[in-house]
Amino acid sequence: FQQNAEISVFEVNIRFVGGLLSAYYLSGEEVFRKKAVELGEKLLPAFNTPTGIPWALLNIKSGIGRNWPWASGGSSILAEFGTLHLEFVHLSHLSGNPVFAEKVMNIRKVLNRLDKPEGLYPNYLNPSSGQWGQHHVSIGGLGDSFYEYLLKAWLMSDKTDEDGKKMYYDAVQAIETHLIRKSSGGLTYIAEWKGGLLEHKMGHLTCFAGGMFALGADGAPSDKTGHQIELGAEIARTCHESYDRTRMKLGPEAFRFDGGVEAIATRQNEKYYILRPEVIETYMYMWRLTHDPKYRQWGWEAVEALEKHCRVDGGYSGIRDVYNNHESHDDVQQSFFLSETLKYLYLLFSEDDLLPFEHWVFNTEAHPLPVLRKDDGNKEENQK
Ligand code: DMJ
Repeated sequence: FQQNAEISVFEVNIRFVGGLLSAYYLSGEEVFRKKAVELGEKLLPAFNTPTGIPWALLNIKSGIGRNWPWASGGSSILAEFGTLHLEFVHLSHLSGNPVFAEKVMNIRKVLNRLDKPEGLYPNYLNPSSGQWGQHHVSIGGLGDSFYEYLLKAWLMSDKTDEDGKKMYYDAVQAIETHLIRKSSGGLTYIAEWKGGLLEHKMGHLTCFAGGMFALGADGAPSDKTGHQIELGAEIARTCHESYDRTRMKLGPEAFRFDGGVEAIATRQNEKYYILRPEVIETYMYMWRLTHDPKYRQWGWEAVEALEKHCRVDGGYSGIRDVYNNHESHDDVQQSFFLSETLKYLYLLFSEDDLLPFEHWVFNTEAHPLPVLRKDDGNKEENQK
């Protein structure tokens, strides 16, 4: 933690803080609690901006932060500063220090004060001016886990975080109105929005939203519960099609619904698969919430494809073109393959009482965190 190195605040939070917190809750070993809090403290200087919206990058020795040079006018990224909430609430809970929770509650406050175009959240927010950057909206890359954490913050609070709940369902309403479309072949997809214009493209990352909609069905306004499950099922079907329409039965990084194609990647630089979990994640949620056997079948198809095309001597590798007859391996096993892809597959074929949803939420890297009960302090209850 003393290295003179620049790190991504988001990645360190979801992978390392989240991983340490889970390790603590699952093992009860004090060392994990201590290291999670120490690492959380190292991230705090990232919040030293005029608005308290954190920098994307931080030198953990000097505490100097900055943003990605490519991000619209010096902006911070919605999916990065919006994906700290679950871990930071737990850090306050475990350390007794309110500072972590205060930092993420302030992010909410800044967002709530801002006007949102058509009720949508742009991917870019300038931490100095507190104004939106480019009006690009995505439920995939740059936006995705912000929405996920609104819902999960409410679930993790034992359904007491009314603010998180309202922000989530309001956002879903705007997404449904402005981003969700049906192709002529009957596939429901989530498009990207650029200043009011739709790009009819869906990223592999966006496929997590099927599971999110289904997980959120319970708390949706009463006339919308069935509809949210149905929406989750439709997104799952579309994402399964994106796998099924490839040679290797593994999905591309992004697929399009224009120029006469549906659920197919048309650009060479969108045809790769890097062992991402989102489609399997959605199968797992849909299975737990509906018990429709097709989700296990689809999961098994993915297992077979992974074994056939990604298995290599040293582990598993990404693939450069899923439409090709022959595998060209990229020689990388991303860490989310173990923490998410394989974990969600394991859960898909396990009983529902393994890490049950009433007691656990998964952070965006699939590290389980316990629901914090209203009556608090009741660790036995939290760790069931
Ligand atoms: C993971 O790091 C997380 O799921 C994140 O929210 C999005 N992308 C990767 C996996 O694809």
